[in-house]
Amino acid sequence: MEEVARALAASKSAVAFTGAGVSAESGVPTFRGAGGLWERYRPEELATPEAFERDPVLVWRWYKWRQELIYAADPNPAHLALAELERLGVLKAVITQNVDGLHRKAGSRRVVELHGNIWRVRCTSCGREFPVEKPVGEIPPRCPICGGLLRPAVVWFGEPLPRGAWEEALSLASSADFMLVVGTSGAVYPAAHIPRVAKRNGAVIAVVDPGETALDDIADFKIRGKAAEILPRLVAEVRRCLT
Ligand code: BJW
Ligand code: ZN
Repeated sequence: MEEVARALAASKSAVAFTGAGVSAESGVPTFRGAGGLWERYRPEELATPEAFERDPVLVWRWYKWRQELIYAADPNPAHLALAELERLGVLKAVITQNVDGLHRKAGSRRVVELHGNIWRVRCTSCGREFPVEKPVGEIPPRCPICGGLLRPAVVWFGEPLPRGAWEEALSLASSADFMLVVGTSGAVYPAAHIPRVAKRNGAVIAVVDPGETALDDIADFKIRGKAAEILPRLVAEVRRCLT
């Protein structure tokens, strides 16, 4: 922990890369592993454009349920710690695969959302995007302009990542000298390329996760534990290094 904090405090362009595990202690279930979302639902039945075409109501039921969970959730000490690192001038940005918006809610300012946001919807007919403030009411929701079917503005399997977010993430990763990887299985591509790009460009990689991940092979440091316990301790150590 002290060694990671020292490297982080000495870094010039550190970036965090986060996944579902960072929100686990806010009560938002992860996708894989024990208690993960995919245990009860098959991803190919829910998180694909084909599934939505086949049964938009089923897919929307799942997203409405998740919107309700997330609506009731607050950022946890892990989100707050990352926001604090940005305020301290230590962290440049958070690149996240999460769609829950909890990093911004915690006060992180530069957040790159690779898989979209559950609080936005997009019309499948006219393509317009709209923000939603609370869980959708009637499902499936309809476009207020053209009456078309609305979908969550998130990235499903087989879909490309939003170009702007992808390019920003690539550029941050290429110039990062430290990457803090938190709470991701590292199993989903192309997002999981991001820490690999950082590593290839010379960044020190620290992985925080209670389990094994597909990114452990590139980790210079691995801190095993829950994000909400580890990250506040890491911030305290970084503060000590800075004074
Ligand atoms: C804790 C904790 C605690 C628990 N504290 N930690 C290369 C190889 C093989 C396959 C592919 C490939 N390239 C592309 C593919 C196909 C596919 C893919 O990656 N498949 C793999 C699963 C094999 N990828 C795609 O289809 C992507 N698109 C694409 O490739 O497009 C190509 C294209 C180009 C041009 C035109 C057209 C197409 C898109 C992927 C989209 C993924 N979408 C989802 C759903 C988003 C919306 C929603 O939320 O509903 O994104 S799937 C799901 O997985 C979600 C997540 O963001 C993503 C990653 O999961 P994450 O965050 O890592 O969570 P978990 O659950 O996996 O892990 C949690 C971790 O937390 C664990 O390690 C725990 O131990 C840990 N943990 N408690 C800290 N308290
Ligand atoms: Zn429309």
